Amino acid sequence: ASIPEQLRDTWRKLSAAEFAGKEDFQREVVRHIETTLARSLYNCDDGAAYGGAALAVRDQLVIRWNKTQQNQTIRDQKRVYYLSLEFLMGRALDNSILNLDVKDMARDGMGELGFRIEDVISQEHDAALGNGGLGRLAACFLDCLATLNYPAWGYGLRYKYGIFKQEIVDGYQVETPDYWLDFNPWEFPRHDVTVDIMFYGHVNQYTDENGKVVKVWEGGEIVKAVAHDVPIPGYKTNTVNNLRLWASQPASGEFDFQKFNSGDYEGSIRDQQRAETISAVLYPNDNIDAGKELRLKQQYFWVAASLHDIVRRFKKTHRPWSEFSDQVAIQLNDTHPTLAIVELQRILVDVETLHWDEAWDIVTSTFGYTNHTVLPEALEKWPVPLVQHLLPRHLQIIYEINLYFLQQVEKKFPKNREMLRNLSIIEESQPQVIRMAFLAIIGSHKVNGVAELHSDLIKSTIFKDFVAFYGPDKFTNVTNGITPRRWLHQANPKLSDLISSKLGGYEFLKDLSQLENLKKFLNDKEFVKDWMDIKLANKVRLAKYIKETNGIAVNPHALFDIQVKRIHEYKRQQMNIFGVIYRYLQIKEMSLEERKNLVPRAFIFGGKAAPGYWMAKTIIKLINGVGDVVNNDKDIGDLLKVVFLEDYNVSKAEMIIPASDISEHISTAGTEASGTSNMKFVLNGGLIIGTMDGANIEITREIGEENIFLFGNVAENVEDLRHAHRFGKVEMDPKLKKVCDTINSGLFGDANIYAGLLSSLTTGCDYYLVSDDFSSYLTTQDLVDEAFKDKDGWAEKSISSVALMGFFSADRCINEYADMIWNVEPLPEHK
Ligand code: T68
Repeated sequence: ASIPEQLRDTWRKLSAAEFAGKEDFQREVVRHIETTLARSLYNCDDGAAYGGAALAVRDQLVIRWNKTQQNQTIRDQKRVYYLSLEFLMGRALDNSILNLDVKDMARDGMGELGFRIEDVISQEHDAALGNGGLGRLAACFLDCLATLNYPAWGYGLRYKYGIFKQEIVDGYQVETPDYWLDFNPWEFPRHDVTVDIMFYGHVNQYTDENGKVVKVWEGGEIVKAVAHDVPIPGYKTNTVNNLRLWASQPASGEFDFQKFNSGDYEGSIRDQQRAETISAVLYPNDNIDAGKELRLKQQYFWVAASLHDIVRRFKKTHRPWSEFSDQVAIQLNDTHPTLAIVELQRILVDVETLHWDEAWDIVTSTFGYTNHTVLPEALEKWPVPLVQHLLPRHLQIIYEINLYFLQQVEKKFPKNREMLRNLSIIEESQPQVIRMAFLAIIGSHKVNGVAELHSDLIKSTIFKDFVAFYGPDKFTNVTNGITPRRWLHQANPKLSDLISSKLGGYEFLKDLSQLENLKKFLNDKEFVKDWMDIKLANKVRLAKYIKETNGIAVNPHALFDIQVKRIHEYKRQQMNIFGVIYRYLQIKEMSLEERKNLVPRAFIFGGKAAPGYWMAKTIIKLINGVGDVVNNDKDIGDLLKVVFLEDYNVSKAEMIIPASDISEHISTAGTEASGTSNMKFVLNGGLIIGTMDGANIEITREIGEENIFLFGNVAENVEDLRHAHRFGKVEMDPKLKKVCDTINSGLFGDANIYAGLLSSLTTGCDYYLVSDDFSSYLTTQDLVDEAFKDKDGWAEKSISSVALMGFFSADRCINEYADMIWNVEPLPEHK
């Protein structure tokens, strides 16, 4: 539907233009407030100012977005599609302003209209369509893909409710729904871009005119997927990529008019709601597979809509199918989108009538699979009866994929029944289940882990037999990264400005390895002082926030020790709080003289527990229980504070992370695939205490052992230690015993509340090895105290660590994916 050639000049004269300066921007803000929002200068609060500013900035983005998409279509290069059930985007206005490089204009422009830009920005509701690291990684990747000018789209679900909001009531987590769409200027509903998605039904066989048997899936229930597009700007580039989120609606005709007309309004509304339920809520589990039918529906709905869209775009180019994987790379963010493999095979074979083998070649050269965990409870397995019921044709295809695959296995390892059993997509349990990770491996050309240790571990444990079958080359590592735009420039503008003043501009934000030049200034007294003053200012800001929200007065000069992440036993927040209790007991026993030597410390926690994860909720309760005692103990004063920050999310992370002196990344070795907040903290000049796990290992390699506080057992020993616990061969660490006794005394509230948590250490065989690591954890925390007393030494560690963090830019990471897995090139940006 394009405008006829002879009218285009008229059109072009009228085309929307980007604003040239502050006044243009202000005019647009006011216009949007007065017209789009129907408010006035007599009725304009921060919320309306946010609306006006967001809409004005959005216009700018949209102009570039349209041009980028046009440019990508014309150039017709290979594109990347990043399929993720989660995109934890956080706020968009601040990010857009920075990426468009119009910060000063926005600050001054809004200032003259009577608003502080910080207040305006903080009006925005976080887009929280994710749980934790996996979802935030997807968001960082989008930023980098656009910044590096890759032609790339994200595909996800448009949840009506993001991750729940957390309140703390009487020390317990209480969840409330996160309805975030009341005002969301960042999405564009595309009611003309829809896909009908089928569920249930049955498979019929026909014989076509050539005598070929054709299988047709029909008779199912139809739900409509409606595209909602979100512009994704790169930093200082004209490229604005697209994130397409699907919302479910009743298919036209499905909404039951008969029921409606015959007066059964409730019945017809029920049908409508059934359809809308699919994209209603994000499952709030991190690193656990709950296995719910609705979750499987979400997965298929999103995957089928996305593939239909991708195939439709490809078909417009009239290329032969053999060129599909020259034009399309699809990355699977964990196994959640694995059905895409089956769906593409179904489209090619059933709909496009390609031969099975030809189709399968196309499929496997298109997909790549990223694994994010080795935890057995997190590996997705769908019961065969459920898939049979919901997606009968897909089940047949999965069986067929498995059959051909096992034939190859039989060829390579003749008569090896154990190998067949170990490698089969179908696990012979009651009922049988489909191992989605196996399907993802078999249907992809590359499989990657997210940090070196993790990538090694998947090869030697859960996917060992696949390595034996395929050889090692199919498996690779791409160590995670973070976007320095959000996690340095946006979260810590003062530090970013200071760095830029030394490095001669903000180029380092596009080439983070330039941070190395900071080393030259290690002896520049003024620079070092500025550096530490910024840290202090960030701590003051956090202390103020804590005072406002928790009513706790934290001394900004205390050592800020922060652990913010999802609450999980494997992440061992329990070990942290046990350590706090031990410290408290020690201080209580000290003389006043001894106390003078102590470094005051504030332990700051934050993070959500999955609503059904009882143990994680108990840990939150204990942290708050300890806080109540310690913070109100007059005898302790500033020496020790314990804070639990409610509702940890991306925008709070942006405030919290720059304020750390030390942060904790203390998972049982071998359990945290990578971790990404570890990188964010170090990039902001905080040091870390951690185990030899995930990306901590590579952080150590980059910044040097002298700049990190490592402790605890290594992954290699974990199996043996667990074995020893199971056979009752381990005495609990005496210091930990003392802590347990104190909890049992009821000091932090009724001991019964904590009974399960404590018994996990004993009768539960201490699966996460808290006892084994406790003493070395405490010793290392003492080293942290000692190091903190040496202010110059600490500053030197802080600066030299930041200088060596270049490797952890997600730009490096995206370039690795592009080279090793996707085989895509950046596209020159449009004018
Ligand atoms: C995280 N995984 C890893 N999963 O735990 C973390 N799981 O080590 C890593 O740095 C990060 O991924 C990025 O690679 C998750 O965050 C989930 O959130 C999740 C969600 C649904 C189901 C299972």
